[in-house]
Amino acid sequence: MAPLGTERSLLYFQYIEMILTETRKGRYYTFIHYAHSDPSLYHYPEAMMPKREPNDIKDILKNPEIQEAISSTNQGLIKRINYIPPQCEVFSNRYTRLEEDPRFTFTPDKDAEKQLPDMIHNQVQRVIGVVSGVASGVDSGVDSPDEAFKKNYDKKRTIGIVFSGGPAPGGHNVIAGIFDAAKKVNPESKIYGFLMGPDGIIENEAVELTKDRVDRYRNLGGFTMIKTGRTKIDTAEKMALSRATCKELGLDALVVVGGDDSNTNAAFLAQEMYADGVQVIGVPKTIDGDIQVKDTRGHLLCAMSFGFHSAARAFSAAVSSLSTDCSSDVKYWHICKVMGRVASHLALEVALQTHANMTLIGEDLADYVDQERIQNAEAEGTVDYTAYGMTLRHLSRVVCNAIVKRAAVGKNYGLLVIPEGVLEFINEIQVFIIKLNTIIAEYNDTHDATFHEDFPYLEDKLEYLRRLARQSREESTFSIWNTRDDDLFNDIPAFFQEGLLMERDSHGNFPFSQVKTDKVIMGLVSDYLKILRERGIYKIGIHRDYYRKTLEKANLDPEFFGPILFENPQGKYLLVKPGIISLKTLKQELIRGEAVEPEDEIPPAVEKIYLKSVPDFKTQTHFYGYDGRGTDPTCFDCNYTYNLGLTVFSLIANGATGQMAAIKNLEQDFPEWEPIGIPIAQLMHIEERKGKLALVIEKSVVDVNSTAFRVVEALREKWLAATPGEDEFRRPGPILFSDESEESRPITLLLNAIGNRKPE
Ligand code: FBP
Repeated sequence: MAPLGTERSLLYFQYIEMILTETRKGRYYTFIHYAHSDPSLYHYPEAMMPKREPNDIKDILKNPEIQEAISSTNQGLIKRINYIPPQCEVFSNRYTRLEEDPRFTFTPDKDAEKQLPDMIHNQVQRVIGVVSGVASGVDSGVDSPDEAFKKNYDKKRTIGIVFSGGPAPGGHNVIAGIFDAAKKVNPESKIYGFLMGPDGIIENEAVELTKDRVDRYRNLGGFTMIKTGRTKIDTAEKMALSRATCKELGLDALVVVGGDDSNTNAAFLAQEMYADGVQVIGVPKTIDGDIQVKDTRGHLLCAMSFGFHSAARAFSAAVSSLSTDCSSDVKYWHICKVMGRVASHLALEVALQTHANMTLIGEDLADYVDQERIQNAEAEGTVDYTAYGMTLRHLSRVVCNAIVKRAAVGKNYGLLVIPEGVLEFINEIQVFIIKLNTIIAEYNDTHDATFHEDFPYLEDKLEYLRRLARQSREESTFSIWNTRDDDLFNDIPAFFQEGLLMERDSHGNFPFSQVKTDKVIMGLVSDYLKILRERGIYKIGIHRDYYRKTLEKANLDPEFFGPILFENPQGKYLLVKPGIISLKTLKQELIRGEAVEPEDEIPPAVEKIYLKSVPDFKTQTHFYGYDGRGTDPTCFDCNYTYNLGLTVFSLIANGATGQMAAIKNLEQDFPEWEPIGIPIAQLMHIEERKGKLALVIEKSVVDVNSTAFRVVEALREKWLAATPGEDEFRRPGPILFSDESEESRPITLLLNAIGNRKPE
């Protein structure tokens, strides 16, 4: 019989002790080795050996209740897969057509005009229902489609779909929408899914999507059905291969589901395959929420890319749980880095969903103006350009200030949200990123091997930079990297240097998700907190009742000791005087206040109060990114993406190309949603990528004048809750996939929509 209870524990401890002894003797690895090579040498105490019947587990696994418990499906999943998203009203028509909408205009970039001549004149197109007398039983004649239109619309089509870039919840529903619409119109149409992202187009790796396959993934997160990849189709060779694939498969249309860079690529593919008659349509995907489209006059055409709401909800659920934890055991600051590459949209939404104590918004830091510096410079008749934008040091001071304020009311814990791309908005770091982008790109262009192949280790990379700096000094010529850059760069910790020198992605983007942004900021924060503690500024406020009780219990008079110990003896939370920063200084203060004689000990109750006021700054860091990208879509994203899929088909069936499918009025209630096509070429501008200027779609960053941001800004102090009493945390709850349990759209969108309402 296997030993039970204490007997078993005793044997277990003996076993552990044996391993420790072996380890102490330096024989640990030998022991493991023997154990693998000769089981007889593996001294597992016999009584510890589990006694099992050999066939037990087979019978257990046959048990229907066990089978149900461990099945990979469950009721929630079945319900989710079976959910049928509502369709925008226009899709209830048998036919749709496109109508150019002249109300929306853009100012096209000169380079886009040159490089995308057949796409640049595209306009915003609205998807309109066409009343079919025959099909709908409505009076024929009114806008009734003619035979040629019907024939063209209904023809058998071959459509290829590719996911490009990071996953975003809802992608499967885009496929489902296209699949359902295409098959409804013509069951013989074929839909291909390119495998592993754009590589699937280049290498002609595609599968025909069947109903069965599509049905398995309805309303589910991830891009599991066909996978994704980050390759950019950016060379003549890759373009030619992609074109060949489209010809081989006989594609009528290619759908690129991706972020700003992938939609940029879609426009170039549309131009490339224009003469072949292959239409290319983009779909705005990215959890980052940085594809938001307004026309020149500020009309909102696409309020948000898909996946944003689901990821933000997933992050918020986790962050909210930490708010419960930290306000329960009151000992940690939870530092939550949330994804979003550059823009802080996700962090802003998490702030609105959770009311975290502090949320950094990159765009807000870049907007910061140091008035004091400006005034000082003005007084001296100069201009201080460093007064614009926040430095890393200043940012750490702002965070410290918040931590100190909360500690003063007894809350030496809290929740800080940091957007992963926040450093992009800190001038000094941005300068390094741009300079290093250029250096790496130049190196790659002029050498056979890449910068990262030639300099695999940090020390090699630093040596190369040092060489550049030396060269610039010796030759006294302009160089992008001078000795000042090198000195400043050598001042930052190695892990951060490594982060800044990381390989850029195929689109030339800096890999923010790989940089320990939180470590950079929190390193400075804890260093400065130490200084503040030594200066007696960072202290934990002691609740007045606790102080009184502790002293009275020791027969000491709280009224007498109060003014000696505290700077605010009448406050609710008592702050030990700044001058008291050790037991020694405490004793001096007690002597000065005639509470003790020099030869006396500090009364234990007083010592206890002092020690309680000394803060220990403890953090737990968390990264929310990949988990949110892989979450199942919210109801909002399920509905949004399915309708995007339907929109894509309408654009294809009506001959559009170089357009991005979108839903106008996404920020409004569902009945207001309007499917449209947005001309991608008109959204482009010139940007630095891989050290060169390139045409790309402009990323949208947080607008600091938006209602959503201004609400967060206005509630900053309230949510910091550096006041006696409870915190202001909000619990958004998990993604339950029901519109009753979730808000119907991101709070950011809701607030901005309210803010943009025209006065009645
Ligand atoms: P997309 O722009 O491709 O949608 O990806 C966004 C993102 O999730 C960012 O938030 C993050 O910085 C990045 O991808 C991470 O990339 P990787 O998958 O290469 O780690």
